[in-house]
Amino acid sequence: MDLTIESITCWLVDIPTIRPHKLSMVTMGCQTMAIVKMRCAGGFDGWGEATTIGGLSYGAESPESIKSAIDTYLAPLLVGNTFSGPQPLAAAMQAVKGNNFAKSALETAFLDALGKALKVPVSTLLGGALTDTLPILWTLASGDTQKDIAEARQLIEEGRHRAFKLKIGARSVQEDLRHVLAIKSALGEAIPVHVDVNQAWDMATALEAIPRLYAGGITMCEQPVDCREIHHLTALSQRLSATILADEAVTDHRSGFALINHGFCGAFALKIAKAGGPAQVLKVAHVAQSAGVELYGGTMLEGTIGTLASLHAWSTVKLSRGTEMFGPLLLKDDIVTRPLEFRDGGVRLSGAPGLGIDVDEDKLRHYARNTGA
Ligand code: MUC
Ligand code: MG
Repeated sequence: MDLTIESITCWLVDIPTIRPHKLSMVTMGCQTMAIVKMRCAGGFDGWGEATTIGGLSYGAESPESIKSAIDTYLAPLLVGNTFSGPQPLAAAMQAVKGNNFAKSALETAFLDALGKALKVPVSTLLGGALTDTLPILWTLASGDTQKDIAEARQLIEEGRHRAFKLKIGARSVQEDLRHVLAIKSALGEAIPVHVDVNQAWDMATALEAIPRLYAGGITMCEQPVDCREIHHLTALSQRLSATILADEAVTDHRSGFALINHGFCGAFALKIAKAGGPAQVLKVAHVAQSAGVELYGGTMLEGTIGTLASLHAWSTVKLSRGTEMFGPLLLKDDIVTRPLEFRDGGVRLSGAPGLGIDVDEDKLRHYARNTGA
């Protein structure tokens, strides 16, 4: 099959969120998606997406740097070439150091085009789906305890979600504990709730707060300390009863291996963007599985394209800690013609070729920044 890459176009697409989304490091009112269209010979178009959170608040790549890395360095490496699968594509992209978020958008677009050409879903290209249905939790992050409780109750009643994550770390520990424990006690034992601190605490604070959260029924705590402090993250995972979920600290399979080698015994939040794409993230999953480390399907608050790319990858591995692929629901609008249906606490993959999406290109252009693309 001649799947020569003929052109790559990247847009920055800004879509407002349905409410302010408050994290320890930033409050989001809008999400910026770097959307990639990869045109391949034979008329096959692949779509990819990379998002981050709050510009440079989450990691070292911003939407603008993602677009610049793609337009200036990665697209010229790929256009005119033919790749038999995601691994040779990734090998070619190794000529550019780092920039995994940008590479993830390109790997996604390539897999979408390849899937369409071969008439198989992306999950088949990644090894085959073990399931077509994945559980999806929702993040409560309005910043207001009563609003969060009301939001959770409504979503439980609608049957949309049965588990929640809370973003904390921006306020004092006392305030955070009051907020989290009030929500957990209002929702009851049957509804799992975990917290994400996004690196905001030091070791002493983590040692004080996590056992108190655990006593109140919060059994998992995500990235409590700085991602560079892998000795602290490891010690917390070994000493505390709560599961420590590594997010910012585990990017690709090498950082995953380093953390495990250090003695980390919590769980990993996988994200396609951190690893460099839906095929690359499975290397992290396999390293973790070999070491008995549990897995969680994480989001960079992607729109539908990035969310589906992640779901295809997650469907091929056992995620004992569930997933949080709710990104499209946080956005006021969507650029695909048939949005995902979130119900019964999860989402179903359709089995359509590629990612299984059609992009509304008028809408894409409506929301795209005028960057000359
Ligand atoms: C993060 O750090 O996990 C995932 C869900 C959410 O609300 O924020 C993201 C980022
Ligand atoms: Mg996180």
